[in-house]
Amino acid sequence: MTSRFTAVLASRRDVGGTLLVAWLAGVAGVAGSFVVASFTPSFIATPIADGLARHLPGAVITFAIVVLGDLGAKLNVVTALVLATLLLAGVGLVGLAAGPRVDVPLAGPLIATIAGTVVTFVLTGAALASLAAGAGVGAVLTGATLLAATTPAETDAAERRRVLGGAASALAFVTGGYLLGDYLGTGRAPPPDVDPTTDESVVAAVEAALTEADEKSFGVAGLEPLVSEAFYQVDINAADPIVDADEWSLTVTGAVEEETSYSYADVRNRVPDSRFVTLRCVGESLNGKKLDNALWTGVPIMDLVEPTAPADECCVMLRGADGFYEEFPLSALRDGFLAYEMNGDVLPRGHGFPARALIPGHWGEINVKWLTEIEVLEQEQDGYWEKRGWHGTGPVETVAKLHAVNDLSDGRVEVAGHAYAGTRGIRRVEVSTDGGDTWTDAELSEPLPGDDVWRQWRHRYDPPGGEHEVVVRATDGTGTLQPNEERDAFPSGPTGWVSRTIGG
Ligand SMILES: Nc1nc2c(c(=O)[nH]1)N[C@H]1C(S)=C(S)[C@@H](COP(=O)(O)O)O[C@H]1N2
Ligand SMILES: [Mo]
Repeated sequence: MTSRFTAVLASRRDVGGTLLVAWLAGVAGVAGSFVVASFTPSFIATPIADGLARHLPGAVITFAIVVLGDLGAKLNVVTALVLATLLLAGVGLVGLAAGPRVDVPLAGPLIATIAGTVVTFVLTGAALASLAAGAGVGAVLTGATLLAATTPAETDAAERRRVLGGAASALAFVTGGYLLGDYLGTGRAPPPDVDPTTDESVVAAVEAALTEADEKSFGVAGLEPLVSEAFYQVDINAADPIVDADEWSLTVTGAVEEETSYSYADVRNRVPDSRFVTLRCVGESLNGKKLDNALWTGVPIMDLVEPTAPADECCVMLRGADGFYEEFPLSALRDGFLAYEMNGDVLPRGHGFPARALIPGHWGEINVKWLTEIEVLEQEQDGYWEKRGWHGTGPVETVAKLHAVNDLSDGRVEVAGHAYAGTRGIRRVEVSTDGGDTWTDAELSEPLPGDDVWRQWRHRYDPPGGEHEVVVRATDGTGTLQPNEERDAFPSGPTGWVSRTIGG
């Protein structure tokens, strides 16, 4: 009775110990992958996170975007990390189970190393980072096997040593890997290996435009200047896609007389132009911060499309190297721009290097990044987000944001923000400090050149004693007042007037 009881206990501990070693192997494998790949597409968790984002039901994704916001994206990455660890832990288990059956020293760790490498390679296609993942799994199994082997029989003591050995080698592998990665300088996504244009007239124009934006910006504490310092980033990727400029091309396909491809050099050899364009994400909250402005350098997109003699068809589908695609009327493409620089620097990977589309006045989602294909369509089709229930291909809604509230030294209160109405432009911003009963015109920043640029607004007032509600609303260039009706971001962008309770 007693002996059977201890046997059960021992075998339980055995199972527990085995699972613990396997889990540690999974952790070390993921860490190994991270040391070499960092947060790039070569990291084992990246394709898993991408797979989740692309294949989870639209309703789940929409909930993550609208309710969880940036937390949703983080949750996705954490889930992917756990799944990657479980996957490599499974590989570790296979090694632990297979090892004793093969009469070769360290057969288990060897099997696990190979299997871990192969599994990771299948997911990421990155050889070195996959080997590091396999090595992490193998290292933990090796440590566990070696330390347990010093105690002859499978006793409790042996099991304890096995777990201890696993933990010690996991720690050693992760620390050693980190130090080595730091020394070798791996663990960083390489920045694009090209230089911005040196054409003197372009460089001078960019500098002049950035200076103009700087001079026209209100210096309000807590408010982004007219050229954003931190431009928001939204895409379906857990890590920025790494696209090689030499291998990249942009092809115009579909209902055209002649399909045409452009290399990076083809695009860069054209006479460039620079323009301010503001972007806003349809999935942001009413007073959210997914609204930003930059100075972009590139070429008019139709200069690349016209030579293909596109049929005068209804629409186009833009496709990116990440598998993202959006469809919209061909007419909207007519004013479109293909940008390869942002604020005088090469387009950052996160914003679409080598090149991205900018479609004036429309929600951010059709401004396809890592653009590889423009397909002229004869019939309408759903884009990536429209397949998931969104309607984000149309013109933006008018909005005035309230992002800064400052107490001035003279006792007044300063409120400020940005206003944006796409190509309609901003004519006026009004502020109420009594919950909407009375309205005063806010001061507007001088307009920047361009057809699709935001403006800043600012208002200073003597605060009434105590709590009061500040409301702000914009009027667009056609004289239409920002809609007061409150609507959520899903499916076609948020509307309503931003209000905030101040004081008290
Ligand atoms: N290839 C690709 N392009 C894309 C996306 C994407 O997921 N993949 N996201 C779109 C969305 S929803 C928005 S709001 C804008 C954001 O551009 P930004 O990240 O440069 O701010 O890019 C658009 N272009
Ligand atoms: Mo977006």
